Amino acid sequence: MTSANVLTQLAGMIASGGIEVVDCTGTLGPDTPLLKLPPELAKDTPPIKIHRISEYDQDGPFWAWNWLELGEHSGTHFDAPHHWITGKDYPEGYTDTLDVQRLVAPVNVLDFSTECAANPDFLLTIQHVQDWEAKHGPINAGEWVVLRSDWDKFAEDEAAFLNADATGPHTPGPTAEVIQYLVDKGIVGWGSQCIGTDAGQAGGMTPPFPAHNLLHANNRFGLASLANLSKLPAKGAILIAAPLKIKGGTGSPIRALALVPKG
Ligand code: 23J
Ligand code: MN
Repeated sequence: MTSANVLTQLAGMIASGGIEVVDCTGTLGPDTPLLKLPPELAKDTPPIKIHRISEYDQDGPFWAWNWLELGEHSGTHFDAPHHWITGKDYPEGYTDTLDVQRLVAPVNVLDFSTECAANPDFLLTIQHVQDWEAKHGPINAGEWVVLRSDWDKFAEDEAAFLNADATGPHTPGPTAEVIQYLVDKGIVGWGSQCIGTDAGQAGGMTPPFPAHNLLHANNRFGLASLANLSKLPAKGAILIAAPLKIKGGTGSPIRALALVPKG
């Protein structure tokens, strides 16, 4: 089959609903949960604001439009390699220079939602991934890997989503070893349904924030606050996760879309 035929067939399957487009994105607005860092360590990303320019009124009689005030790392979003100091020197590590060919790729959905519900500090290990691969098949180079925690069930409630107490945030994520294992396999990137790609307690790991550190050191991408992973199969879907082409950007909100075979 030629590539043109494949695309024609794909378009037909999308039009008929034989392939479903699943929205893996949370709503972006003033109530979207945002990362809180210890104030002595860092500045926070500012609140999201949607400002009205006009809505068929004296400021624009026939049209409605808004302007936005938001950090790059807000809501369902993309981490580019330049986001982290370990990835700072990649010329193609910015939102406007990255290779878009890598953004459309098969996605491995690692469902550990039961474990995450039982333990918000759940950490994914190499053993978990190898057990998953024995059941579902190997994770390959050029693919996305996402942790299904079903954390999007908390997305309407920032306190529940961040789940912080006096000891900091308690949300699931990867061990350093599992990120290195996946990087060595050649994945394009790693995604989480929590506020960032790392676990809540990742600031105390070695290295600190290992998903950020190791993914970006190796020119790989991160995805955060993904939604609706419960609608995806373990294997077989294609994820499209494209950041805005912000000049020198370190990340961007995305509309994450998955193509999912039905039936
Ligand atoms: C800056 C510092 C720490 C973290 C993050 C950003 C993110 O999670 C992010 O959005 O990239 S953990
Ligand atoms: Mn980010």
